[in-house]
Formats: sequence, structure tokens, C-alpha cells
Amino acid sequence: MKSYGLTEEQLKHYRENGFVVVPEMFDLDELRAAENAINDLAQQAVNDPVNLAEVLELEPELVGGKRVPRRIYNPFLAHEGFRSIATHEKLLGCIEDLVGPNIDCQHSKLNMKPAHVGSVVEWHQDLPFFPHTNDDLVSTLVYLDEATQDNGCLQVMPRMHGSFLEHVDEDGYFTGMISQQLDATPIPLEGQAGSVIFMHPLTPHGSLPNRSPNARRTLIFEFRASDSFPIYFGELTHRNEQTAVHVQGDQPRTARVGGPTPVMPLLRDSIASIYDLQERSKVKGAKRSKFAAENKEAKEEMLNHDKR
Ligand SMILES: O=C(O)CCC(=O)C(=O)O
Repeated sequence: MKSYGLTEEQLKHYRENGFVVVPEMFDLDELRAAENAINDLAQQAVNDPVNLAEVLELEPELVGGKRVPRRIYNPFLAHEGFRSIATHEKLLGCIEDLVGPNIDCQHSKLNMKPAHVGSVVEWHQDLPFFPHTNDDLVSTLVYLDEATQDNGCLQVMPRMHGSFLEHVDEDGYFTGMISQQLDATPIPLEGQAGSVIFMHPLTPHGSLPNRSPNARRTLIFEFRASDSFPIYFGELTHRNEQTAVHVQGDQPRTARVGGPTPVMPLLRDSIASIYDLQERSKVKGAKRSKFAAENKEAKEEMLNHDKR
């Protein structure tokens, strides 16, 4: 019998809203494994600068005259310290409640969101980046630092996880950011270090730049039911699958087909990350979604950000 999981109320919240936050699921001692892993990888990158681009991606802006990392690729595969969090029974107990007992980690990443420069992440859904035969995937974000509106906490649009939204430019190419108008009010998800966000893969989300003196590092695991299979759309499907790992239960050989009809991304070029694709799309003048924000401060910040 499993000893950890979501409460009925948390499950209901997830199903209705497309996300749920579990405050401080991990304590600072448990997060130390990730802290040590980040230090190890940073040291490796310094010792082996030739392979730097394989391990991490840098912020375009300098901090104190130096380049700082904005993303560590594939933390699950890169270090046991990250795996120990991804496969912790507390976390997998919740994933099992959401997608069943057979679980893969489809991919992972660590967004560093460093103080003062942490890049914006434009509004997007995750599943259009890797369509599957069903939508039983869970984007799982573990805050490694306290996340606030000042340091660019994740923002979500609730109750919009029922379909694939448009992420295209005028030629129909995938831009990695929502291009249709949305009538929704974003919710900022603030939380202490160790808090975990479970998010449906079709929930629109994004985050503002970090304008504070405090980093907002977030460890992200995309889990999926093991009978949710990727639908091929080109080289990126193959690349994604190279980092997928089966983490619990059986490995069914029959695909379960269900959920909203997948929209297949048409890529112009090969991409390194969501940051890379969104930046290139903006340079090409692609449309970004606008939305009705009731929260005055959030709206002003979004408008100011648009002017920057
Ligand atoms: O860290 C964030 O603000 C959002 C991360 C995200 O949505 C992504 O990297 O796909």
C-alpha cells in the first residue's frame, strides 16, 4: 500500500483547475541533495568548458560581467542528487494518484532564474512541445528557493487544460508560445522552497523575468503514464525520447489513446530549448497571447514587461 499521495481535495483542485500546489513537500535537508548536485555540475562545467553547451544553457545578459546559467539540461540523468528527489516516494505517490501506477519521467530540466536577469518564459502549454497518445502527463515543478512575484514565480491560467491552444506564427510554424487571444486571469503561484506544483500538460503557464536579488531555481520533471506514447513529429521526438526513463511499475506495450486531439508542431529549425525557440520566434515578430488580467499589479507588470 502506498503511504503518500494527494488528498481528495487536492485531486479535485487539479482536475478542475489544471494544477495544484503542495506547500513545502520537501524540507531544506531533502533539498540539499539538489543543492550539492548543482554545485557538482557547475564545477564540472568550469573544468570542462568544451562540453558546457551539452550540460547547461547561459543567460544572454551578463551578471557582474559574467555569463550565468539559466538552465541545466536533463538533471534526472545528470546527477543522483536530482534523481533522489524525482523518485522520492512522496513525489511519486502524488504522480500515481494523477496518472496511475506505471510511470516514466519523460524529460527533466532545471531553470535557474538567476537574480536580476532570470529570463521571461512566455505563455505556453507543455504538451504541444511533445504530443502524446493521451494527456496523462504531469508537469511537476519543485521550487528550490522561495518563489515570489518579485523573483518571477510560475503563473498559470486555471481551467484551460481541455484543449491544445494555438502556438503558431503566420506561416503555421510552431513558436513555442500561445498566439491566440485568451480571456483568462493568471494566478501567480508563490511558495516556499520545497513546495511542489503539479500541473496538467495543457495548462497555460509562463513567468516574468527575475527583477529581484534572489534566485528562483526550479527543478522540473515531466512525468507520464507509461502507456502514453509520444507521437512522432520529427527529430525532436527522437531527441526527447533519448532522455525518457521508466521509473515505476510496468511498461505496457499497448498505447492508450485518449484526451484532447493532439496538434502536431511544425518546426522551422532545430531548437535547444523553450527559451531559444521563444526568443527566435519573437525576433521573427510572432504574435504573443494577451489576456484579461484582473490583478492590477500583474497586469501592469506584464504591460511593463512588454515595453522592455
Ligand atoms: O520556470 C519557469 O518559469 C517556467 C518553466 C517552463 O514552463 C518551461 O521551462 O517549460
